[in-house]
Amino acid sequence: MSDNDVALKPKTKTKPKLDKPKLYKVILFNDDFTPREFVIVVLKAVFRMSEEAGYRVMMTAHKLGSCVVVVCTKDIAETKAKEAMDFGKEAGYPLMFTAEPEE
Ligand code: TYC
Repeated sequence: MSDNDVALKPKTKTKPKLDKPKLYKVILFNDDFTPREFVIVVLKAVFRMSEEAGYRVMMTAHKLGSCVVVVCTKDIAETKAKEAMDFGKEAGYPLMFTAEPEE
């Protein structure tokens, strides 16, 4: 071995394997009372959606009964679902969001 050679040692340290955090879906549910435009306003304010994305999510919930809004960590999902429901409550609408673990 010359002075310039580098002795390559096999890596002995292994990174500890961290469990992936479980992901949660925020789900929007249809109701008969909340105005469509109000649902879009909430989706834009709480989930930072564009008008177009908000319209699509709102219409999907309107037609099918529910729609996944976002998938994220438990903390964020629960906070956003509550924030969005509070907007509805404040305005007197029964707007419903839940945070549910992904299978
Ligand atoms: N169904 C409501 C209406 O016709 C609109 C609406 C859409 C409400 C989606 C909630 O998650 C919802 N005014």
